[in-house]
Amino acid sequence: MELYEIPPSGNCHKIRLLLSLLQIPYTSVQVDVANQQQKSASFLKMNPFGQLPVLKDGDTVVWDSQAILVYLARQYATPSWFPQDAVGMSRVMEWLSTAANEVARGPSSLRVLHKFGRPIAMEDAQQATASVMQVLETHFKATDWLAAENITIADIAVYPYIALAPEGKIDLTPYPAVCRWLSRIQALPNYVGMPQMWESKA
Ligand SMILES: N[C@@H](CCC(=O)N[C@@H](CS)C(=O)NCC(=O)O)C(=O)O
Repeated sequence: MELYEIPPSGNCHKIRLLLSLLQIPYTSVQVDVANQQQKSASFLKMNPFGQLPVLKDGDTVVWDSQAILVYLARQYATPSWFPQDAVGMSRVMEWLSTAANEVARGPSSLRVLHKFGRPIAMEDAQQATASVMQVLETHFKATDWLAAENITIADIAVYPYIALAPEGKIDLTPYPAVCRWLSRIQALPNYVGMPQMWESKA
């Protein structure tokens, strides 16, 4: 199995994290984004959007971090990671969509501005961040995990850009229930992190 990725990407981290938690061996293929390798003809055959991550498992190629989490969970994990009943599956999908929408437009976007200095839609990013952080805080005051009684791929999809929020100059202090959830993930066996991720000071 090959993961096409770049180190600073939270979307790529989602896949590294799930592969590690599931103890699935893989080869990391570092893509040369400085030279736009992700837009080359051969890469566009794998992902027509020319983005990372991409997973290649034998003859199967999957692009988009949420789709890759679904693939890995269905192919290699117990059903607890991605329930198969209608309600359980839709609960996970709610948060996979949140990862691709509010989290991407909010905390991920603010990190693009403050870490990489690229322009963003500032007002939208601030509004999306305030909204998603409040929703998460309310959620985690009541329950430990996002979509079920146990960890699922929903938690993995939302985790990186919340843990990386301080790089986007988002203070996580007002969100103690969210911080407890970050700590729960960081305490899992075979957890792997990324530089600059939030860490408990306790
Ligand atoms: N929805 C996609 C977004 C992927 C994405 O934005 N990837 C970034 C890295 S985090 C990328 O490939 N950037 C380089 C480019 O767009 O050319 C996913 O979740 O995988």
